[in-house]
Amino acid sequence: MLTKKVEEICNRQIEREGYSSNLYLAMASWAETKGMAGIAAWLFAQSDEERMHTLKFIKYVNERGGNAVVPEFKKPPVKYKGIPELFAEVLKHEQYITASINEVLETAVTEKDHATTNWIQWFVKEQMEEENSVQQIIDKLQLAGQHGDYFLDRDIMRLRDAK
Ligand code: OFO
Repeated sequence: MLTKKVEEICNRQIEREGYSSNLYLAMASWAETKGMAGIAAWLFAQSDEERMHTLKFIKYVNERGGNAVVPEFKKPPVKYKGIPELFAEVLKHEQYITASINEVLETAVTEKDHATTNWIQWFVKEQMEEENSVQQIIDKLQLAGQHGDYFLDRDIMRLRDAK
């Protein structure tokens, strides 16, 4: 059985994972309208992953005797300045999610909830990988420079296909 504090922080994370999914969906849609099919595909897939994270939290809270709550989500931005700005935003968001996952872990430890302490490790690892893959794209962007967007788009499409 989850303690109130662990249940609350997991519900907070449900909102954050759900918002992440919507944020990447909005970014994907924007990239698609700009003709960036590869970047859009990467972002659509990322959005699906975040939805999977949301579901993982919902199921976990319910399985542990808590009540998972599906909250209202704020509307993500509709427009983005450009591709480098968009990926800088993705990285910033993932760093924020990492800090948030760490808070879930810290709460589980304080509450002596060993099951949650163990379960949340999957997300700790996942965040490390996600930050790393976004950083790789940012590095490629810097290499390609502004005029390389077309080739970068194809390259990112391949990265996604290889996953
Ligand atoms: Fe990348 O965020 Fe979910 O955990």
